[in-house]
Amino acid sequence: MTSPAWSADLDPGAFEAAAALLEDVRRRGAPVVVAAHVSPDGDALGGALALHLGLSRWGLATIPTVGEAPLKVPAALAELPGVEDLLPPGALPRPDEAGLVITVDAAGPDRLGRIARYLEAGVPALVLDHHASSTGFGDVRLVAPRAAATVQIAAELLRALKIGFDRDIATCLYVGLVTDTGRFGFENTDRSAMELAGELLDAGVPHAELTARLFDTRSLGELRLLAHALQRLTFVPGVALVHTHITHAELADAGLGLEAVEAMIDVVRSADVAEVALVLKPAPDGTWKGSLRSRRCVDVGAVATALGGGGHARAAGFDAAGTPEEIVARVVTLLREP
Ligand SMILES: [Mn+2]
Repeated sequence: MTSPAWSADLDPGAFEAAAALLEDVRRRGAPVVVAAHVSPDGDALGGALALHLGLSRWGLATIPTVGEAPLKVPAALAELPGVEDLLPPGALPRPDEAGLVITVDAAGPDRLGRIARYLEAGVPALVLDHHASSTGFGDVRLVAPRAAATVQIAAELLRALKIGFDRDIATCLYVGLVTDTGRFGFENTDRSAMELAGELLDAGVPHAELTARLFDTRSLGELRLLAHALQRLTFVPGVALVHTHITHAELADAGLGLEAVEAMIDVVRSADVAEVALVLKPAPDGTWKGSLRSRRCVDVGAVATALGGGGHARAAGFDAAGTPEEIVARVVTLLREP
């Protein structure tokens, strides 16, 4: 297989540098913390678990984690291979005991929650990511903005170490690939994504079952929250924005966590008039988490960055305080800027 187009984003020799770092920690036998970003999605968790499964077979003492307590895995990802090995941040080795931290799909330390303290303590960090907004942290960086998913980079790293894809590793990689490419429908889907998918299917990935679980399964509570959101759907014609929100009370009454409103943006952005879609989700601390999507020309990553968040041109997010009306007004102002 030829090297994928996105690999030109990496420093020459980046995989060799990563391999040397991993060789060194294997020789020392020190534990390796593999961290998905907080509120993990399929790419972050699938990538972290694929690396955990592969690197532990290669002889590393890897511990997969997410830097938040309690550690909550979205229902759609709860059956991923290796998920039973996840440890909450409080159960991990201390920074002075850890040999390496591997971060997966996190654009900056602020996306790592309680794992950021390993970086502050000077634990060597290997960074796998595909966000153009990456802050440049870490010692060895495998950061390729043109990769459709971080799992593509994880797959190449495993390949560089000659670690084969068994069914479990392939399943974790496939979940990241199919979610971050929107079932191979987003613009970021290219030949390398399709070729990796083919290779993973050859390894026995149960793709139809995974797709049904990831995209076509919702709890009744989620559907009722969606009904609330659709009731108050609003269109701002001047900037082709369709937006809505779920209140803190509605989420609390449903007895559900934030992950129950994660996929809502995919319904909202399907509005035919929407160039930009925005969903404001109730954060546990009383503030809001904004999800932004754009259809073809608006760079919502820039909008999110201006609001203190980040992301990609077509999909981004930010945190904000205030009323939904105030936050929408800020987004509209940014969208009006030339
Ligand atoms: Mn990703």
